[in-house]
Amino acid sequence: MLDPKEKINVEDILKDLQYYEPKRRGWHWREPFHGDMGEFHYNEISKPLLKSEALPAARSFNGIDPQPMSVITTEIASGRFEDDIRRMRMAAWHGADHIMVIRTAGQSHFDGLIEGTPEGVGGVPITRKQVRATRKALDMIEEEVGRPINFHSYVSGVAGPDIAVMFAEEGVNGAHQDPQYNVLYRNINMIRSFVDAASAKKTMAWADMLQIDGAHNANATAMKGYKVMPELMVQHAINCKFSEMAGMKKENIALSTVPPTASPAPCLRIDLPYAVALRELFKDYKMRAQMNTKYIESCTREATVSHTLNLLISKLTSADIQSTITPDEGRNVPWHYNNIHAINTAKQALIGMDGLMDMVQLKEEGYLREKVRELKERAVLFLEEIIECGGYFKAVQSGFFVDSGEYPERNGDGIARKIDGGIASDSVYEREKDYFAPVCGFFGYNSVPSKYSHACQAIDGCTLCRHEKIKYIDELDEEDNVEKRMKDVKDDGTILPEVEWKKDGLVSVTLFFPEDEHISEAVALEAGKHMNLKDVEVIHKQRLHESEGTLVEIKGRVNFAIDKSNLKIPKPKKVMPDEFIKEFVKNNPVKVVAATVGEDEHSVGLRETIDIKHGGIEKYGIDCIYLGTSCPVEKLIDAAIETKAQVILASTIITHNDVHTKNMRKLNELCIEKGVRDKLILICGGTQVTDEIAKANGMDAGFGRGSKGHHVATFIVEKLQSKMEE
Ligand code: Z98
Repeated sequence: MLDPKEKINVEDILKDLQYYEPKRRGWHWREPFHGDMGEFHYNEISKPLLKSEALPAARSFNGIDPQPMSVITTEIASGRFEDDIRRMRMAAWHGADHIMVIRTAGQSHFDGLIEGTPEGVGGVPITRKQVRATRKALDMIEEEVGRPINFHSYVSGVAGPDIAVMFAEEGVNGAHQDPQYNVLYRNINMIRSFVDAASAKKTMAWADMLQIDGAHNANATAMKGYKVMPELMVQHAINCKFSEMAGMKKENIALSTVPPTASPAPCLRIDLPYAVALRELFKDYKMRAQMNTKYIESCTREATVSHTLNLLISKLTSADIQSTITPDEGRNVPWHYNNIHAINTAKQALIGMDGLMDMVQLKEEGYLREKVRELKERAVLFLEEIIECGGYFKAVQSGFFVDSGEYPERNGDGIARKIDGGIASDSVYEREKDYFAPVCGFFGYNSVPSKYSHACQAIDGCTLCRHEKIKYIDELDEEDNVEKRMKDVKDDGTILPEVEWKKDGLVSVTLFFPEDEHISEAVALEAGKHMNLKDVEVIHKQRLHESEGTLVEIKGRVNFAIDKSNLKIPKPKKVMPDEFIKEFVKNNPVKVVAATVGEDEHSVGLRETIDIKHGGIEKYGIDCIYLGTSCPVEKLIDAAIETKAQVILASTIITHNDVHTKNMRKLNELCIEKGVRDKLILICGGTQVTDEIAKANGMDAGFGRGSKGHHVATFIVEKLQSKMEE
């Protein structure tokens, strides 16, 4: 069992990997949870996690972390799987239970499996060792958070069937698989692609994997993403039906839907009818709602708003899986914290919209219904024309797909592929009459001799049935492998900031210059160098006004590492939950007298500590008597005695001639003289006051810079509790 106080040990995960078998197979959907969380009743939440990180605002709601019903995806793509694993653990704690591992650029052009753990670009090379280590880590992480995690990658390229078998063997729970993706975007011969797809799908069905299709890629590729809506539906239909025919259960087939536009387009008016039409046409299948990626630029704020609008569509149309694209997708390879931000955007928005459909209803007539009908009609006409022109292959050859016209309009700029062209053309052969493959999860004709009850009996079990039969290859490259990389960044007691890889030293800095764009960009690069950053790049630039100023964000690498052993780590200030303090004060009324003492006219700090508006101690029901500024110490004590207060709150800001410490000592001594020291809690605050200084001068506690009402209230309650126990 992982210990939340310890980092996940990747070296341990890599040990004895050759013997590791996945704990389970198949996809997992969240289980509904009926009950209250904190003070609230929710209509559509799932079983809570055993361990999690709640949203920041949960601080005001007793730390509750309700989990939406839809599975939440995060796409991880650092390029090094050993770093991905650490990010996955953070993601799981925030509420992701579908972890998609992006493949390194170009892997779908390989015609077989690759081995070892080479480094990738924009994703990781998918190999057995990488998959097995990741599944092993996820098996531990899912036990830690108390919810199964779906591990997901891609089945494409001419090695698709091989990848599918490896995924089934290693306990991968979901994959993208769509023969149209190979044809259109990878120029793989269409006959080969569909034959491979049938084989891959059959194996995926054996492993009970969830499949996501690739239709949304037409949205991302088309000149105008929103023109291809009818075609997207056609692509979904082709893959859904084909998958079923290859042996997949309907509930394991998910459509990759994406809202096709983003504002400033009136996106809801375009995206919602499309989403409704899809749900109606494909009601037997699952919906994976992808975020729009086509219109993502380098502004993370803008990306987050687009995602939130997409989430509204998901809520209005009940998406089963909510995918999240990181808000930095348009500026760099996703960074750790942006995966987490995206997961939180989904969790926050979906929980915020809990019960929405009990209050609003999509209209049964008018614009929405007309548009839904129109989209369906366009899609059906598209399908009919495919049949008319001689079938799917002929249609692809004629450039029907990814045309920038909204069907039936056609601009003649679609992606046309030749039926007998493309990669691996002429590589499909009919099986001989006595063809026999002694393996399970196998598609198509197989002449299993009658003496065997199942195909792999002939070889005493295939690798799907007997995991130990898998030939595990560790590494092939002595230089490019995980052990070597981990040695290079071994823990040596130093700490560096990181965003992608351990010790990458990358940081981003947000700058504003009162200059035009060109000057601002140039000055930002210079500023980065002056900050001693290396490899400085502008990652975002936004004009606030053409001559008044520009916002620029840069990234660069720091040239230092901080020694952990020399760090001075301040003790964290204790805070009790608000509700607990309120309850205590309700049962044990607390009175405080407060003043700025000596010849001191400062009042802001003390008033902020008291004032209800700014989170001061009044908000807990503490009765505060404020005597003002320049208050003599005697007067403060007398007032405390007179009003039967338990606490004196003295503020002292001025420090010349150590007047602040003198005031504290005087307060203590006078209380002793008057015989009330043991009855009163003495607290002193001020910008130069620390707990140590205050205690050394006779106070019970001191609160300096950064102290807030809840720190003071926590101390008062703690002190009163221990007095009550005495
Ligand atoms: C997504 N963010 O959908 P390579 N097969 C299909 C795909 O859609 C993709 C791949 C394979 C998006 C990711 N989709 C884009 C149907 C990719 C993977 O290059 O063949 O490995 O691509 O989640």
